[in-house]
Amino acid sequence: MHVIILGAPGSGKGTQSAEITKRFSLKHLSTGDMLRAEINSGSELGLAAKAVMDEGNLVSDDIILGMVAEQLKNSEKGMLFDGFPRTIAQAEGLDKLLAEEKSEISHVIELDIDTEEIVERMLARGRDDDNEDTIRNRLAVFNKQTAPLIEYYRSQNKLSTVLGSGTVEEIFARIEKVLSA
Ligand code: B4P
Repeated sequence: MHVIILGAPGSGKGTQSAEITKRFSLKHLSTGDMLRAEINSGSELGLAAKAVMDEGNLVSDDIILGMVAEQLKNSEKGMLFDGFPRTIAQAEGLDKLLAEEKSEISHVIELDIDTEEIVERMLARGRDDDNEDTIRNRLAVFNKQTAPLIEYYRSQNKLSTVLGSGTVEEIFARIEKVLSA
């Protein structure tokens, strides 16, 4: 089983991923975490990615797909893709990578949550890219570049929309119901 968790920045993808991977024994692949690891290592890629992320923009599809392909090579487990894909080009690239393994995405969980609740959550988190201007840009980028994925996966009958507000436990119970069905 390969699962994607899709949602606006700060919608709780990373938070729910921790619960989902435990319950369903999936391998967690977070492109955000991978990019932050590159930044912390001081690599050239990390340096370039930091400038893009601090503005709230998306890192290039080629870089992201290259990082993901590398991870898929070494994995025999079902995957939970967190924060990836974020563009139609990334979704098509992922479909191709999985097809090479005679595999495909089984479920896409969309976390649906009100914009103002998102802004509040991210300001409280206070990561380097969590200031109000960057957050507003990340939301605009999401609406323009990532939201079209909702239709992409709905047309493949893979999309389930889950209410993303409430406690972490309440939201996870909704996701668990979908993935156990
Ligand atoms: P990501 O690391 O993917 O992070 P995110 O979208 O900001 O957050 P997430 O939805 O995981 O929210 P979280 O659980 O942390 O992206 C960061 C940046 O990396 C992007 O802007 C982009 O530049 C770059 N990037 C990453 N992937 C990319 C890709 N594929 N292509 C191009 N660029 C890419 O939750 C947020 C906060 O809310 C936390 O503080 C959490 O504790 C809190 N919270 C969670 N659930 C809650 C709840 N139920 N109630 C109250 N608070 C809650």
